[in-house]
Amino acid sequence: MNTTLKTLVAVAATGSLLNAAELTGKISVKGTPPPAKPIPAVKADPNCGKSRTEDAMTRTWVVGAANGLANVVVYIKGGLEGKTFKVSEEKPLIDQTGCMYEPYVSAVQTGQTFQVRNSDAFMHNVNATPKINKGFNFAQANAGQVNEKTFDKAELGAKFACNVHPWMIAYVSVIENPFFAVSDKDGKFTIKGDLPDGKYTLAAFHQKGGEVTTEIEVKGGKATAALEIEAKQ
Ligand SMILES: [Cu+2]
Repeated sequence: MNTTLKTLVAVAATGSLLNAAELTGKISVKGTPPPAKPIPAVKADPNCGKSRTEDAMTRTWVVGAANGLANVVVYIKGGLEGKTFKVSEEKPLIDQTGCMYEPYVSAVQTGQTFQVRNSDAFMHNVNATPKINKGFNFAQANAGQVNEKTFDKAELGAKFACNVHPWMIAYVSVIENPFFAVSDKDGKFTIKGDLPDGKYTLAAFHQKGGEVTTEIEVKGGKATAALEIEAKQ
């Protein structure tokens, strides 16, 4: 093996080790949250109603199989103090489609570029009112328009709203490290990345239910966690 090839092999091996950690788990809801409610204004709107045969539903509490709770931001909250991480070049998308924000809940890293798109053939405006970061408000008049933004500071649940369609709401959390995920429809989550073995505090944040934490230990690149968030009216 020549020197160049040896170096390439060494780099490839290191790369795979660096991406070894995988944290998995489930977020459950404790108690009975209020059920989702229809939002009749969406179907009734002359523009928004065109693409819709059924009512849009509220997404405050989305509960799936075995009390699994969706739309929970799960992230490493403690154990990484003083460390800095490369910002992902991936650009998460917050889409406006059928007069709803998709996804309803998302997360980005501090300094990570994300995209906001209008997929509808009429105007929306994007009014972001974070409490710690700098807000913005711009119109997207046409289908396909994309604007790119970043937030510099950690913040949970920054609110996005469209003032043309008052039910259009989304929440974006900004996490200081790349180790985060949003729970799926059954409350499951997977966080992958270059996380060294060790002890960490894992947090789960729900827009209405608040935040809970647990201590985890990553061993051999693996850890699992189960957290419960209490239902609130
Ligand atoms: Cu709108």
